[in-house]
Amino acid sequence: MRTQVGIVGAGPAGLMLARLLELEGIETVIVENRSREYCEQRIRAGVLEQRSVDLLVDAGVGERLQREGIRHGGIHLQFDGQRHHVPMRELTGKAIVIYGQTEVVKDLIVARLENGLPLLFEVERVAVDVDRAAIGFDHDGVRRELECDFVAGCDGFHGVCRASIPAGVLRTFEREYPFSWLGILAQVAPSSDELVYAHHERGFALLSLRSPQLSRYYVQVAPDEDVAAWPDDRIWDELHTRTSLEGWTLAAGPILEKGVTGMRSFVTEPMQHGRLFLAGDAAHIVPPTGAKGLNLALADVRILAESLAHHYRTGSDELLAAYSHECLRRVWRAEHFSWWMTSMLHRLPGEDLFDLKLQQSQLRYLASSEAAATSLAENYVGLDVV
Ligand code: RFL
Ligand code: PHB
Repeated sequence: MRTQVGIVGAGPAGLMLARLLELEGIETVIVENRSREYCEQRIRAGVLEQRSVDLLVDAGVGERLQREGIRHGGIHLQFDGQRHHVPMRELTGKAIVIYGQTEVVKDLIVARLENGLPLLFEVERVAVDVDRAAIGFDHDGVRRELECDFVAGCDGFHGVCRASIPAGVLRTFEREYPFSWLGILAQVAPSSDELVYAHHERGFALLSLRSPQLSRYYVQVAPDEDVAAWPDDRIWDELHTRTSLEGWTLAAGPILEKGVTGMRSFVTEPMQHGRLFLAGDAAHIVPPTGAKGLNLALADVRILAESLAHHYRTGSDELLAAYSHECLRRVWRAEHFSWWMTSMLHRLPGEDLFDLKLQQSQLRYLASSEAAATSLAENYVGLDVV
């Protein structure tokens, strides 16, 4: 088998890269080790920056997103028992759109399969030969090899592409946080008109949503927390306590899904080696507090698609050589923002009153200074220039 660009992973990065290359007339094959159902059901991100929305719409896969996505012009910060609105649209002229990653993935898979383009699910024993730009895998019990001009490693944090780069080439930068998020999807209309990021003495809580009928809520828990220790009542009690506000109540409903997510910051440099290019979570991870992971994955593949198209149009590798540098500017801005939001909003095990006072002061500053609020807002909605 031969193709121009072999793509490992059918998450948002791999699927979107394939779509952008399709529009440039460049051939791709995607190999994915999970089933289609698994990829479509895996609940993750929900916040799209305007530039991510524009990318999806311009690529012709934004029709349902434009119909069903829910535009939000601000967020609430809650601390000391009060809620403060950060009017992001007023401050920056931009908004965010709530549309589940599950839906982005479904739309991209449908578009690809409708056009009859190769997307192989449930492949096994994927191995990348970096020097030859070849991908080996088992499909339907048969060992195959896909020879490529280029390989795109879009296989997430635990994928095989990053690990296939020879030792000594990559530098990694990492921070683990001493807490996790317990996330739920609940069948109940969201109680708040905007997302609520709540700082509370019992720990962080976040109120988000997926649709007018589905709420997505999170509470900070211990890093190794067992979901079994969290029956529904305990989750609702904790959410009520951490987001309580006079004259407002959080509506509860049946919990459809729950899971624990670890928190990590991670960057690998460079994001390329030879003819292998890493994109999205395969190259970098942010803690979810800033809602940046999916947006960064889309930003990477936009640059990669442009660089590959330039190569095929002109024969020049100039843009491909600059890919990593170009991406890492945005990546590090998002790393800082996500780390900052995370550090400001969570209770840290072993923290003393000094840490707490700093968090409270920073939150009061954001609630009282337009300059401070604008800084948060422009990072949250996504910067054009980084
Ligand atoms: P993905 O989505 O992990 O996709 C990688 C794909 O590669 C496949 N794969 C392999 N395929 C073949 N061979 C192998 N050996 C393979 N190994 C793995 C996997 O099965 C998978 O299909 O990475 P990608 O495409 O880079 O996308 C990144 C995003 O998924 C991620 O950054 C976001 O979900 C992060 N994130 C959020 N990002 C936002 O922008 N806004 C948010 O509001 C937001 N909230 C979140 C989040 C992530 C969360 N979790 C669970 C980590 C909330 C949560 C709770
Ligand atoms: C979500 O809706 O899943 C979500 C929203 C905002 C975040 C993280 C996750 O910061």
